[in-house]
Amino acid sequence: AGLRLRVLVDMDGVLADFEGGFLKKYRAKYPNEPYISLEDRRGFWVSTQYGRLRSDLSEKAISIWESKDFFSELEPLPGGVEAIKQMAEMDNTDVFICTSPIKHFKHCPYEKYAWVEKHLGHDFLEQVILTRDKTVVSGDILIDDKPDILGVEPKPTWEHVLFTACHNKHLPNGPSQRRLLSWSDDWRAILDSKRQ
Ligand code: UMP
Repeated sequence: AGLRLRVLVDMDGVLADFEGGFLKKYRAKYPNEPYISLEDRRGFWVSTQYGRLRSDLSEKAISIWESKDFFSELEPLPGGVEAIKQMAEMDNTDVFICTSPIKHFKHCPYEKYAWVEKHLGHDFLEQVILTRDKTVVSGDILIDDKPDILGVEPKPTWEHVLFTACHNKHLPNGPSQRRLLSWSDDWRAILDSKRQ
């Protein structure tokens, strides 16, 4: 039990515009194939929804984020960079970026660090956690757009605050699940609610 608050912030869909970057590059690479507008996105897995549209589109979608420069060229989502910088400067607050790299590791892990250095500065690299299992990372809050965050630890220490994204905005809110609607929403109040 520390006196400091530890906040874990997801990257794709929270700080970096994975969905927008995907759709733009998918349409450029496959101009004659069908696509799913951001308005019509449902479910966390882009590849699953594209595979339902037509079975061969799953691997075409995957080819986009497995390509060089995909992760490094993602645009920041509105307000995210500013918010996480402000969070990191708050008293008694430790902030980590907690992100799951894809298993095609040729570009993604490197480019995630490059993105953080570019948008948040070299010193912020100290705060990066790459893991495929966020349940083993301890913290007070995890701000993440994935509705179900599972792993080997059945009782993670953090409260998952669901960050609203195109794929999760239609989901009914469980009574236990708090949301951050965007970085314009009151993230400071959520942090303060967890302080001792
Ligand atoms: N990702 C996939 N398939 C998809 C959508 C996303 O592999 O259909 C990848 C992108 C990210 C990772 O590297 O999954 C999700 O990471 P988190 O946002 O959970 O950290």
